[in-house]
Amino acid sequence: MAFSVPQERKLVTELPGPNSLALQERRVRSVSRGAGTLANIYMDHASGAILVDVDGNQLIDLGCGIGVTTVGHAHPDVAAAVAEQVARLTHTLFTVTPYENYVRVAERLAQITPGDFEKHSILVNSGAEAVENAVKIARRYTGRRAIVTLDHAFHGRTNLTMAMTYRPWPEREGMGPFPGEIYSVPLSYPFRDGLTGEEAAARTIDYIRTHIGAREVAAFFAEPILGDGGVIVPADGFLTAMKDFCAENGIVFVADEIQAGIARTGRWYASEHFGLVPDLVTTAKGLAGGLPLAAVTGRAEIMDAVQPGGIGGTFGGNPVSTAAALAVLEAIERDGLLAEAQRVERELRARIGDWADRFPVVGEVRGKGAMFGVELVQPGTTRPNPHALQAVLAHATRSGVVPLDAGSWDSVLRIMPSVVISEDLVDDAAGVLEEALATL
Ligand code: PLZ
Repeated sequence: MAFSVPQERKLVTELPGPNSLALQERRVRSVSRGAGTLANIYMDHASGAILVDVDGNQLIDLGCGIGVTTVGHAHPDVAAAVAEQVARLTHTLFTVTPYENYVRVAERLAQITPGDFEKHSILVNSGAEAVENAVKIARRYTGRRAIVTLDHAFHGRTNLTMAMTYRPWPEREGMGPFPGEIYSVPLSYPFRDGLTGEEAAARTIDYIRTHIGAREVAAFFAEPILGDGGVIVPADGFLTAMKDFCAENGIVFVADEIQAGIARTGRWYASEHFGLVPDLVTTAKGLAGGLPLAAVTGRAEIMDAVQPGGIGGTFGGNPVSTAAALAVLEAIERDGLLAEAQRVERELRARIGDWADRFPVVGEVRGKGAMFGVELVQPGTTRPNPHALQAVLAHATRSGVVPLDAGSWDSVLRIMPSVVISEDLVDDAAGVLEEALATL
């Protein structure tokens, strides 16, 4: 891939620089403070794994706008596909008069999602909208109402998906009432529970049986690797045991792959790491390289349980976003980006894999592909250390490195770079993060 910006960190002002500070002044007078920001550094353009701010500073992007620009910022194929499509056909609404891009994306999703059976898709605008539609489809198919989610899950910010999202602050507080029939159940969190996958699944199943009733449940939702919840990788065997339980009890298993899917973890979908074949899969973020697009894909008989007209929306799967998605999927295949994500994993492991031994505030480093979490703790304990995370984030963003926060206790440093990030940038960014960890 050709980059329009040299792939290096370069600071020409303090961060935030004067132009960012000026924009920040305007922003507080015009933008709701509800839209909080991680760092008040305003971006002008970007390429590959480098962000360029309005003062000309070059920053290393370790977050991809929360896992979106997996194939790299301003991927030339995506930019070209978007420009061509927007000039040719911008909008018709698929459910009024359809077009081929929508069908092609559905065909591609059927190929890349796990499972060897007939699959159908619907396309929508955002992750939350995909999750909402998966709920509607599962309820329609099963005729049941209860929806089960995992502790520490993030499924979105609409009213229904807020109810499916774990932590109250800052996502939910004061914003109810929320819909009923949503139940949060224990997950597999090896760092905190020390359970095998089978033990954790037995606990979860018991919880469902005793609190909800298996025959009441329409759908069980799981992020195969929890993202916002703290990059939690479940113990092997947990997800497949839950899938077996769902199959035995007529429950639709929905893998929310919105953050972990589309090459992020070195596979098309994170489910593959665990041998998991979900009934339905939600996809978003990385799918269209930065344009809004999301999907629900799954077993044809479940997806087709909905009456024509039962699901839809004005902008879902619009011609431009679908053109971008086709370019992204093509680039992943042609440029071997699943292997690139595996390369990033090797480089990250080599560089940061021993942090728990080297820094007392690091409890665990975990992840797959280009999706890593560093859980920060009070030294010598497993108690969360949100102050350490704030210190690391402050130092990183001042130094031109943009990682993400995560975790229900705001104590997990999340590292999710583009899979085209170079080894030199991984090394440089890790060095900056180490400077902060060394002072704690
Ligand atoms: N499911 C697994 O990770 C979005 C949210 C950012 P939308 N996660 C980042 C924020 O501050 O709101 C997410 C996710 C998983 C669903 C969603 C929701 O996706 O596209 O943000 O609606």
